[in-house]
Amino acid sequence: MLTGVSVILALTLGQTVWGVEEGYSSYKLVKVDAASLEHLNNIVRGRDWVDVFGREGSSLTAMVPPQLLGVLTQVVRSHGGDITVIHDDMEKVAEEEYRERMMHRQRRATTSKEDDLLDFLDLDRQYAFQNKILTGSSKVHLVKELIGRSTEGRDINLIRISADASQQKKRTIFIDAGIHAREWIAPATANYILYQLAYNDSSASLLRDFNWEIVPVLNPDGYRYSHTSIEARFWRKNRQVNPGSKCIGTDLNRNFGYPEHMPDAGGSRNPCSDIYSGRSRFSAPESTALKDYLDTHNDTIVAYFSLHSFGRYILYPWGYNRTVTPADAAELERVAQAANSAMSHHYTTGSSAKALYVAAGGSDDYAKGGSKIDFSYTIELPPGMGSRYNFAPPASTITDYASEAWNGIKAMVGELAKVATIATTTTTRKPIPEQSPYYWLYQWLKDQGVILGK
Ligand code: 0X9
Ligand code: ZN
Repeated sequence: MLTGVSVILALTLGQTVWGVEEGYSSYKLVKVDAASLEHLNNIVRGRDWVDVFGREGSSLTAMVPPQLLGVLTQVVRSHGGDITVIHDDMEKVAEEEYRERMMHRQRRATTSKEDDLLDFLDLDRQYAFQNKILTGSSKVHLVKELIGRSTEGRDINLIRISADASQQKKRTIFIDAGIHAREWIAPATANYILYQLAYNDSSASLLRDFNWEIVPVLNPDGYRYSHTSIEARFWRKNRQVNPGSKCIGTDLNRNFGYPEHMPDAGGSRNPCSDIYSGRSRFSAPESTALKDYLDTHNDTIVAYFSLHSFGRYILYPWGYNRTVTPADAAELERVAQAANSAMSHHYTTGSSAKALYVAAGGSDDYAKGGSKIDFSYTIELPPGMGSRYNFAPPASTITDYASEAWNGIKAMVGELAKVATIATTTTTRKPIPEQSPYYWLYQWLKDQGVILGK
């Protein structure tokens, strides 16, 4: 997940110098199989030019600049691992995807909301889709709310779906998508879910039990940018300018400060990195918008789902550290397992630090640790790890991928209907300031469930 769109390399006196260039001409997609997790971590550590697309156990898929394939090969071999080139030219992959999308679009000239569900929508079409959902003749109550503005001033919209207008204070399921720009299947799946809730009569029981709040694109600037050209297709971050650097963007999923801003745990301090954690916790307006919303609605939100891709994972906290486990980890796992009983493909379940990798600053950790939403999940949608499609599956796969994930989420929500309750009493306690020597102890006791309350 590292240097994304833009790494030009000059090797001067054996030192790698970074600059900025658009495009992925001859960039390689490689699979690295390391001898152990520790070897894998050592292979990527400090190599910000390795743009990790996905990981599984001691293997990973990554995009690397052509000039550095030799270096990476040497490093991997010196660690006793194997490296295979999956794609020789990632720009061609983006081109192919673009061609496929255009053909798909030609076959479907109309733009009804049903047709929109079959495509990866650019941002303008995405906003238009949200309005079509709102203005269509739905039997349910639909409201659009602006939860904040992006770095470049674009709307971050939330759609609230409830059985009728009177259902204000009710258990709520919150879903976001598009924290990462290039993961196009995530907003497409959020759209599918929106549509099913608003227009499919069989969703009535889901709306009887819960209100639903959906933010289909949390990172509109990055999402828009990833649609602007083939060169920008694999953009991950937001589009915030980094003072003093030529490189743009913060990785929003490293910017949520829980338990605090920890760029060294699976993030980077280098603004050119695709996992740049930002100047400080919540330095990005997009992560702040989500934080503020969750913090002020945690009296009703009982579950938080963040849609990402790829790899087919259902992950829950903690991501920031492998050695801490939430007191209710078994319950989080049980609910995640319910999804697997409703889907034909298996999703790997587990705490994100253990099932995937350690990465601090994720929205899921904040939702649970900061906003105190008990059930917090990141879902890595298809394709599965190792697929040549990675972030760019053909549009023809959207319905299958989205409907399967929706079946999984519905099964999890079925479990939540039995156990999730709105807090009737809230213990408010003056938080211990972060500078205090007791802060870490305090956080740890809260994570362990010893200290309760929001
Ligand atoms: O690395 C991420 O941000 C997520 N994977 S992705 O490939 N979509 O980028 C996983 C985030 C899991 N949660 C935490 N680490 N908190
Ligand atoms: Zn992601």
